[in-house]
Amino acid sequence: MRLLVTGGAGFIGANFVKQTIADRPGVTVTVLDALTYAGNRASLEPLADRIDFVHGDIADLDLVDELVSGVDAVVHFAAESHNDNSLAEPWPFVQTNIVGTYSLLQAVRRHDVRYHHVSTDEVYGDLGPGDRAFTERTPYNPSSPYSSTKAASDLLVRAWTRSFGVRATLSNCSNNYGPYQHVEKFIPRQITNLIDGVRPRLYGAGHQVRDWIHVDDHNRAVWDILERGRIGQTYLIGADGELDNKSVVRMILEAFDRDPDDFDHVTDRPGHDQRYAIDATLLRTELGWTPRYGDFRAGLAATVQWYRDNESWWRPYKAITERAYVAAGEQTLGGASA
Ligand code: NAD
Ligand code: TDX
Repeated sequence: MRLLVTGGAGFIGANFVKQTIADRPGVTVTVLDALTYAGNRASLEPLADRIDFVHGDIADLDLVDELVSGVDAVVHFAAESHNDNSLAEPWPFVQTNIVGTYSLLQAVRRHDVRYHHVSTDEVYGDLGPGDRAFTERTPYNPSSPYSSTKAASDLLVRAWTRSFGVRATLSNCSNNYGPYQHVEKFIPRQITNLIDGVRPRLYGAGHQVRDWIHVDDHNRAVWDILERGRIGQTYLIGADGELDNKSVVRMILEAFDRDPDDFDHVTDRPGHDQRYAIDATLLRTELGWTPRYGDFRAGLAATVQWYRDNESWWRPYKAITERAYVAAGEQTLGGASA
């Protein structure tokens, strides 16, 4: 199989390419990535002679058409992915997440190429504490410029499937953690803060709940769907990993042998979604997928160790990321008891 992977220099895409090269010798991989602030060539360095890398934009219709004409399938990870950035400047989210997906859909339509669309549980909005988890039938109700542009891209995929017969599947996954995640995101930000001797920074009271899944479990599900998923079907991906943010910060501090209350509360995110939770019954029953990383604390400890061992990978991005949080108005509200 000849595979085009968009966003392969980003967090989930790079882990997907690594897993694919390791497990599937019959697959040839071309990565298309614009190398935005979130893309890192170093993530693919160990695989440089095993893949083709194309530096380009998914919204470039001619380039995308040419690349798609030479493959059997596309797995689409490329996106603007950070909620905080979407609140500061929404335009790149509209351009990449919506126009970029349009460009890929037109190409797979023209060349009748199999397409898998990687999306997020955030398209469903948020849940209250006692609400049932999201399913494939939950109505869309996105809150942020990020999640609304991902929702728009999902709807384009559904329309191109129904109206033009595009052979597409979709997946909506919960929060991923693991190696190669940008230091702007919650878990790597706190880990690298602690390596630098800075206290973790919890938005607001930290009562928001996220449903954590290891990136390798997400990517194995993507392969299951690509190979055996029903055309036109959406699959939710999640590993029953619900935890509130405060508990996660405390676990990270414990992994550093630090007092679990040694963190700061900072300005909350506007419109902050309260809770996400995934019901992955369809994926488990129809495709037989099960997560391998059942123990979040163990997966987190391995992730902490990865950031300790790979400082050269994240160091160039740390100071600029923290400066952006300050420029966006983040302020310390006080210590753990505040
Ligand atoms: P990321 O921000 O780490 O990586 C995005 C990659 O896309 C980068 O390499 C970037 O250079 C590239 N890119 C951005 N704009 C591009 C463009 N116009 N053309 C080509 N490449 C471009 O993101 P991630 O966390 O790896 O997320 C990957 C996908 O998974 C996204 O679609 C995201 O919505 C989805 N997702 C992420 C999570 C999560 O927890 N991180 C959870 C569910 C779904
Ligand atoms: O410093 C922080 N402190 C903090 O308390 C940061 C960066 C975040 N948070 C909170 C906000 C969220 O409740 O932690 C939680 C996780 O934050 P993010 O890592 O920004 O993730 P989230 O907004 O939940 O979205 C992530 O999961 C779904 C990804 O970034 C999305 O791409 C994906 O679709």
